[in-house]
Amino acid sequence: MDYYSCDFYESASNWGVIMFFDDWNVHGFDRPMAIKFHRSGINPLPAVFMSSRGVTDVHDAKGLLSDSEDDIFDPFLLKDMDAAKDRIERAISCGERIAVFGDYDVDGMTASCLVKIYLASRGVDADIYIPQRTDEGYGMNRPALKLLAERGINLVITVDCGITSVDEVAYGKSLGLDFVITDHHECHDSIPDASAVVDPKRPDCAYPNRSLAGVGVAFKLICAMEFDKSPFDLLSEYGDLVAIGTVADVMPVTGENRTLIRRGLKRLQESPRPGLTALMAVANAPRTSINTAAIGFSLAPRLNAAGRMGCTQLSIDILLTQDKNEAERLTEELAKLNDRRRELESAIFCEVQSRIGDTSPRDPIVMSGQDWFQGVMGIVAARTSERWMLPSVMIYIDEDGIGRGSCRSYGCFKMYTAIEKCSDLLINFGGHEMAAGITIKQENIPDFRHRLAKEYHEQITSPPRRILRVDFEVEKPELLAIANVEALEGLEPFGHDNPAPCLSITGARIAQLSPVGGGKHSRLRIEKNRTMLDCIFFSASPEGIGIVEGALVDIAFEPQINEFRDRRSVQLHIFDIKPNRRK
Ligand SMILES: [Mn+2]
Repeated sequence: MDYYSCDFYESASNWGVIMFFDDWNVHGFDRPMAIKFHRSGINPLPAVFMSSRGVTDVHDAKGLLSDSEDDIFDPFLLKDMDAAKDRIERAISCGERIAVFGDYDVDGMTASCLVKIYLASRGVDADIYIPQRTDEGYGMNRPALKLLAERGINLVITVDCGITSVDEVAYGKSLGLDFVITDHHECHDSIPDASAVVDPKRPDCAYPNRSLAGVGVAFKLICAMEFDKSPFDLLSEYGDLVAIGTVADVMPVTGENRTLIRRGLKRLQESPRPGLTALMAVANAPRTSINTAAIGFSLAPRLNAAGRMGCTQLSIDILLTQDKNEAERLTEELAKLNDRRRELESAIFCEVQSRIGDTSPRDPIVMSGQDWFQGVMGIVAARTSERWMLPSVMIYIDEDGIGRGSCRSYGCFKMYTAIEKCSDLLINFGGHEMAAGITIKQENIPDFRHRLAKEYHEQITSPPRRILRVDFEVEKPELLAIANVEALEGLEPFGHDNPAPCLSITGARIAQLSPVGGGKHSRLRIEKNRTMLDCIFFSASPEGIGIVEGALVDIAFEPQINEFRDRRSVQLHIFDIKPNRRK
């Protein structure tokens, strides 16, 4: 694959400065365990890697190198799944009108489409209702339910929302609507009085995987409806949507989720829907090697852009269309929206940069703007936090002087706890420790900034450092032979809670260092023990790295297979490089 034109590395590099790390935390590996795995027939590189990640059982190790339907749990272990199935079957056989109530993020959109496509296979033409991000906000609301009732809907199936909509469900029932709730968010004290409430986070739910995405719960509903079909057959039908939603919602890529994603990627590689084929083409994400990184950095942000710009329907249409030409037309439209989203985002980020200037701020960054765009506040806050290693709050002020802010934490700062302590200054707030949202009167922003700074310095006493977690040091470079690196790929997919391998080599000599991609990236050849290794360092120019040919270095990297003009070779994708410590 041609890395240099690949959109997701492009977007990673757009995040600015080279991310050198203050220190590495090298985990190491369990030599006797690695030998045991190797003797049982496992290739040495995955054997060492799995021992480093804490796998202690040969059976588990072999399980990670393949997948099995045993990884997929019985859908009826989810509390209320039987009631959900019965209610939907009744609706289908009585010809009731069904609406799917979803969410404007990628998890919510893929879940909505998954249920709609399934119902279509049963001969039912269901409506999809997605609230507008800006006017309506997340979850069910009364005007939307009134509209659905007026349209003649009988049954509302929620996906990725609904678990806290106790009042809305009561209201909807008074209009004659019936509800099947499927969600994956935390429950409040009471749950809605619906025909069925399916949520792995229900305290009385015994389902073994609490980390299903909204689309994961929706998929389990389909598994329950089609109980006589094998889960893998259903994944070869719907897995692409499950994989995209689960990765986009940053769910752990472990256990059942990992198998869902693994099978879903296969569906995406082998026979993608027309809209996803077009989307991968526009995003320059090569279909045959599509992975969780490409979904997370490239496909999901594009699908999300529609919701941010107030055109969720566009992404829904892309996921649903069965026509190649229409798919291409829609993804081009989405590409334009995405460009517009990027422009808005960079313009605001540039403004933030220039307001901060050259001095490094010490307090959380709290900024507001009247001409800012609400839909991109969250991304700007995330970029700001990452760039200055500080929590940040980016606030859009509307014409009535009401500010809507996106808050992002950094390091171990507990954002939600801090905001809660400032609640007297806020109209409303919600979220969790890493990311939250606030509504605030414009005149209260200076006090809020001051109080948040106080909370920050009470919680965080030493400046945060960037620590790179390294799995283990490769002592013999021969371990990175192509057959071994190919075998390591058997452990994919990686992702949240199951990061891609990060290995290190110390005391290697830089034999060659040259710019690629117009000087934005660097290509290196390093040599150790007379073995030569090719490396690529994205978003780092040779000058930026500050190390010259001939130098002895330590590198941290992910080993990858590079395919170029039918030639396959090992390439180390560098995360960090330092002068060798043990000279
Ligand atoms: Mn979700």
